[in-house]
Amino acid sequence: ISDRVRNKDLQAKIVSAEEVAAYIKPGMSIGMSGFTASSYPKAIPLALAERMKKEPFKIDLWTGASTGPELDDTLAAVHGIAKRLPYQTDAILRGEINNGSVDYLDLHLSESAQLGRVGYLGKLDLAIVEAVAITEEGNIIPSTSLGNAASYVQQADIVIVEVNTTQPLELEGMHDVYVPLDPPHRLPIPIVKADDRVGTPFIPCTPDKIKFIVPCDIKDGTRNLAPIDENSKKMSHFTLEFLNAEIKAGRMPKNLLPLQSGVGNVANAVMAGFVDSDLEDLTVYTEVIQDGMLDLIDAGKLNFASGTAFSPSPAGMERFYKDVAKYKKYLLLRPQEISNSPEVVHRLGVIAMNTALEVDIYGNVNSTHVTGTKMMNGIGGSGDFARNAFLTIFYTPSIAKDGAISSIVPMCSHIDHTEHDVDVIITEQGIADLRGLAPRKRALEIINNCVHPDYKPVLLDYYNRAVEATKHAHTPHIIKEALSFHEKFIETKSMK
Ligand code: 0RQ
Repeated sequence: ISDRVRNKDLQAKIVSAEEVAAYIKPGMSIGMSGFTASSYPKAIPLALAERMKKEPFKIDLWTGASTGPELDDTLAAVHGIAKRLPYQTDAILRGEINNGSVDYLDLHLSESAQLGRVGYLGKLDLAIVEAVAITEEGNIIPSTSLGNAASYVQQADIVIVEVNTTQPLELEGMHDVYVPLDPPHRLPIPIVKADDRVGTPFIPCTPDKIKFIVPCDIKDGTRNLAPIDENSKKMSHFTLEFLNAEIKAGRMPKNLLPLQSGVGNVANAVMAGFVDSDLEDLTVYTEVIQDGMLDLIDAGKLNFASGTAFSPSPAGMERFYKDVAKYKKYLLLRPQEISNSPEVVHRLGVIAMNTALEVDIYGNVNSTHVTGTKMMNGIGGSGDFARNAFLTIFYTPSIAKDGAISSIVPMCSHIDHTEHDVDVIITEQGIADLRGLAPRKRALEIINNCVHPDYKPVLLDYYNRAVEATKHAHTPHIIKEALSFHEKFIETKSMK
């Protein structure tokens, strides 16, 4: 890796992952790079897990968001995590969170770096970040994501760099690193267009701060996307119908406003719908850049995409690596504090498109808690975008688990996004446009357009009785019955 560690003195700090694993002390708080299965340290956590198997201990783990199997999965499997923040999607870790073994801080992704810097999360002992290279000055060239890496490097006294030789050097120049000052010194973030560059193309660091450098040749653990199903295709179709009507009504320009799209199968299907549409000159201001963005570039429909992580499928990664020079012109990675910045999202007028676990008849959204108690993944960036976007759309198939669950319920069992943040709900049944509607009208719009036929009569009956019982109150509910769908599911494994 000597061509990637450009400072001769720093080359003397190259050690094995096992040496770093031995250096880590039980109870340390460690901030790692990584956002989705992109750009997370791999060799060091694998070596750390080996040590933990022989000598059980735990660390607190801070990242950007979810990570790949060599980090969350491996450390959770050896019970090596005491506290975890700010987002995760790993099945083993989810189990540890829901059986009381791991304290999980489910944070807005835009806020997590600041919470760390100002000290609410305690002292950060170490920063461990993946890089494609380290410059002569000690600056770190990140790889496929930025996440919170720049802030963790700034905050920790000791930095360890995992130089990943599978990541192409051409990634250099794809990043724009801007870490805001904290209040009361904060200035406006000077981004007015998705492609504005306002920072440095590297994570600022100095040679003396870098304690160890570890070579790594393990690729990002990206995952395949599921084939697009019929329901997702319908939701994608409804989205285009809705946005085209907005253009026709003069509420949006012909090339729309910058798009934000969540992760997962529905989000992927929605982006695929844009590829087949007549829309052109699109821009994206989002968190995660997936295969759909490459498709848009290839179709000549995308002007620019800004995000914090490049997170394609393995095939998408191959496509990108084959022609980095071409795709680089269209893509930029920023710290998640900036990709998800409420200030910038609001200024650009982003169209936010995220997926819900469940929504209620008034438009409140639960993105995180199954039956109000078990953590699924976390709020991620959905709240950063939902609250501040120009237009906020939430998607959910109308039913889950083969119809045993109605995704639309009388009252959400947990609320991440309140009715005040939600403009539009789309299911495979149709579109509920909630803008300008008071709660009682919102309920009828959702029940009539989005609910599965199996559950429509019972939800309509609940609503009508709630209106009667409360004598037409502002938001009618029968409190004793409001969570009856969930209660029934817990008792009988079905809401029917
Ligand atoms: O489980 O596959 O075992 O059947 O939840 O559901 O429909 O495949 O949807 O993969 O898009 O995930 C909200 C979890 C949706 C995700 C959530 C079950 C369902 C299935 C997954 P099975 P789908 P998705 C920016 C945006 C929060 C973070 C966010 C998420 C599984 O989108 O984590 O938005 N969002 N970030 O069967 C019980 C219900 C259910 C249910 C579905 N009501 N009750 N289980 N399921 N509805 C990106 C980042 O922040 C990085």
